[in-house]
Order: sequence, then structure tokens, then C-alpha cells
Amino acid sequence: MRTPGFLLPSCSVWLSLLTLVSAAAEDLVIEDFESGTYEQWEITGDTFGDQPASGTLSNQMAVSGFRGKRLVNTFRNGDASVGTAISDVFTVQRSHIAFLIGGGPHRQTVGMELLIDGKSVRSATGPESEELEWTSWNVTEFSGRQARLRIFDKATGGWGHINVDHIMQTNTPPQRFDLEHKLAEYRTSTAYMDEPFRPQTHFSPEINWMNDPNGLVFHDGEYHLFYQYNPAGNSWGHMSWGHAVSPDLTHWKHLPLAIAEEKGIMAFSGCCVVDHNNTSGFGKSDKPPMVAIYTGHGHGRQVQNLAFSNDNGRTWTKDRNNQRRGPEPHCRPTIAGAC
Ligand SMILES: [Ca+2]
Ligand SMILES: [Ca+2]
Repeated sequence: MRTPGFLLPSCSVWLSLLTLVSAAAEDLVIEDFESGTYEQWEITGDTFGDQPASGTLSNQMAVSGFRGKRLVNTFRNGDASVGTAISDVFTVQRSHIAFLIGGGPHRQTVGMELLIDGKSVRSATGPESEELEWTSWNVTEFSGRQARLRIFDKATGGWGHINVDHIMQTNTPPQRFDLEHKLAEYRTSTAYMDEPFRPQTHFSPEINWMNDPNGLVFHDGEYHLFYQYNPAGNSWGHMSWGHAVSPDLTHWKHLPLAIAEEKGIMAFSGCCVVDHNNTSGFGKSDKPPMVAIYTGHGHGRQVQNLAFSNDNGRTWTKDRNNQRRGPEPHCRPTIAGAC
């Protein structure tokens, strides 16, 4: 019997290939508001004005986190103004609709909805902050359907407005803040790490706010520097652990965020150990885990939290028992000398 000269890929291989092709599909921007018009929208009321806003409006706290030069900002003439904006029809072609959203948290009166057959099937509201954050809806079940978006502001009191920008269809929704996009832009700029006041001998992160160092530790030929970091911007807030490694304490490689603020709990200062005897139980096989001990700050209390890594600090897992621990009895000094 003749042996075939080729083999047909198995079912699982085809599925894997399809998954890869699907994930690689380009994002489809529905609206970024950079045209400076509302041509693609039906506008009612007075809160949207005659064109998208160019940023912060009069008597408003600073608006940040949007892309480009324009966004929806319904703080026009203050919180008392109201209105709606309904988009043109589009076809759902990706697994998610992702967008940047900020402003008031009142789900019933300010936000954005996805409409299918005129009915609201998904909705989102603001984080009670003028700092826009990524939010996404899984819309797989509506694949191929016709849809519209409705941005609404029916609120007239405090935080009675909504900010929206960069609405897109995607198979890979972004993380909460637009850090990766901003880093990609900065890394191709001529000013990269060469600004007039950029420290050249002391460490500094590529972009955004940092304060004290945390978790200084040597492991597997690398010096690890973690530090208090705001992934959202240039002021203090959303405290998380940034991360860099060095072979010689002079040349540093920037790594992705290590321990992020999550569910309103910031990752304040702390230390890090290499648990050679795996006394924590976080290790796998005979490789010692890295264990970070830090102050979890949020919801009116501070708790000693743990996170661990089994891949030399490249990814971290928070201990599931973190919030079951009692509050800190007093301020405890860390390796960085802070609390
Ligand atoms: Ca924009
Ligand atoms: Ca309003």
C-alpha cells in the first residue's frame, strides 16, 4: 500500500489554527471622535454640544486617559445638561466591544448601551473618576447581528456626566488602563528616555509616576527592583508594583507591571523574599518561589497581602486568602523603610 506523501492536520490542529487567526484579526474602530464631528451619531439634548470635546471642560476636574485629541464629555455646561447620542448601525464582527469610559457611576442615568433590535443588551457606566478606563463587553453571542450604541446622560446632579472614547471591536480587549498603548507610542518617540530632566544614572520608569522602591532582591542572576507605580498617569494613584531587572545594578530592563491594583485594593509598599525552603507552599517542584509581602490598601483598611511568582517574577499571583487577614495592628517597616 502506498504511503501518502502528506498528512492532513487533525481536527485539534485546525481548531488551534482557527483560534490563532481569530485572535489575530485586526481591531475595528467604531468611533474615536477624532473627526471632530458627530456625523455618525444622532444627537438629542444639549449635553453633547455640536462637536466632541477636546478634553477637560470648564469647571471640571482634569479629564485624562482618552486617546488623541477628542472624546465624548457630557459635562458641557456642568452636570445639569442631559441628552443622548445614538450611533450608526454596525455589524458585530469581533468577540468584544471595548471602549474607554470615565465620569459618573450612576448606571441608570449615565453610561453607554449596546442596542440589538432596539433593545439594550449590554451597558456600562463610569468609575466615578475623570480618568477614563478600558471596559469591554463580550458580544460573541451577537456575532453577525446589526447593532447600535447609545450614550446617555439623564442625570442632573453630582457626577451626572459620562466620558467615552475609542470604541472598537476587538478579540483582545485591553487591560484596565491604556498603559501598553502609551508605552508603544513612547518607545518610538525621539524623546525616548532622553528628556532634559530624565535621570540617566538613577533608575526611572519609562512613563508615569513612581515613588519608593519595594522588594529589592537578587535571584537567579538578576537584581529585581519593584517600585510603587501608577499605571494610569503622572500623579499618585492606583498604586501598583512596577518591575525592572538588572544583571549589574546599572543597566535595567523594564518589565510589565508585577502586582496591580485590583478591586479597589492598591498594592502599597512591601518586600520580597526567595522562599528557598518553600515554607509558603507557593512553590512548584524544587524551584523556590518568589514571595512578595505588601500592604493591601483599600475599602478603609490596610491588610498584609502576599503574592507569589514561579517564573522569576515575570508573572504574579495574589494569595486568595489576602483579604481574610485582619487589618494591620500598626505600621510595619519594610525592606524599603516605608509602611
Ligand atoms: Ca479620541
Ligand atoms: Ca448631566
